[in-house]
Amino acid sequence: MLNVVDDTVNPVEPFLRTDRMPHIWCPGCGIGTTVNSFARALIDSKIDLESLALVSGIGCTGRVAGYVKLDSFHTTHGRAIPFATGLKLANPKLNVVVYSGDGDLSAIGGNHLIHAARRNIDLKVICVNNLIYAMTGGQTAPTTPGHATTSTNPYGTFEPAFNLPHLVEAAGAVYVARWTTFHVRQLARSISEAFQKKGFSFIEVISPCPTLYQRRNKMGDGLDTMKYYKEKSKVKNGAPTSEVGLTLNGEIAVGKFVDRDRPDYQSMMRAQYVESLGDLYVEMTDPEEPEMECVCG
Ligand SMILES: Cc1ncc(C[n+]2csc(CCOP(=O)(O)OP(=O)(O)O)c2C)c(N)n1
Ligand code: SF4
Ligand SMILES: [Mg+2]
Repeated sequence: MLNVVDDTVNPVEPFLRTDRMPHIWCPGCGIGTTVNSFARALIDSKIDLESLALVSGIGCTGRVAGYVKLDSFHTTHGRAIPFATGLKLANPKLNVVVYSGDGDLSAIGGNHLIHAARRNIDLKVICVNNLIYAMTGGQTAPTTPGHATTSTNPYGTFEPAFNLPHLVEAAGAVYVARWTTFHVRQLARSISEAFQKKGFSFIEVISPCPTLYQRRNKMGDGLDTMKYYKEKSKVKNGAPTSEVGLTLNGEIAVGKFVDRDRPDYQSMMRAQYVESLGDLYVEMTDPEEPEMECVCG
């Protein structure tokens, strides 16, 4: 376990690969702020770091995997959830966190997102939503609000955007929350709560990309965006997710929207096999105990 009680160092520093600093994120970017909340949630929830794995896809947010001093995997674009699913199935004792961008999770990875929620795979998904594909130059994403200006819609977007909390709730997620990078404590608390849940948990963090989204939409720098989040956010715990869609300049509903229980994928699988196979069903052994016999001939 890491020593996190030395008060001569910043409490989140032991969670970072400081040898990789300076990081690539621009001044005012919100991604680092989300990492701070994540590290504080790890401290607060006293989670065993030996049984934690973090998986990201590709994008500015995806770079988180390279900066955290954890078992972390920087996978391919849109494939963080299937990779994480494999980890969880192979070692059910792991706490598996998916940490990725809105584009990675809801565009190219959109199918994986809805099916992991439908199956209720026990994953904690942290989606940093900066409303665009940042790393590749600020293109329109499925999350970009109508009328926003992006590199691919210089005259404004006109496609309806995904309301991610509504999407994942409809697909079956058991825990759904949204905060902004202004809400650092609430975000840390939600991440800690998600660690207590068994099943598919989804936390959306609205986060500034001052270099691309904020600049093109004349929303100022990182600090201006914090003021904007403070002014526009309204805590609406338990709000119907159908009502929390985002607009270009409108209210940002934040809070815990969904907290419910239903059997997760592995519990359903076990129940089904016990029902069908009875005593013939043999629970998979711990992958660290090499006593599984090969039955494949
Ligand atoms: C298969 C594949 N398609 C496209 C890309 C190019 N690509 C890299 S990151 C990215 C979008 C990232 O957007 P998002 O997930 O929102 O992350 P952000 O950079 O905004 O944090 C794209 C399209 C890629 N790397 N691989
Ligand atoms: S391009 Fe945007 S999202 Fe990427 S590091 Fe810079 S500010 Fe952050
Ligand atoms: Mg993005």
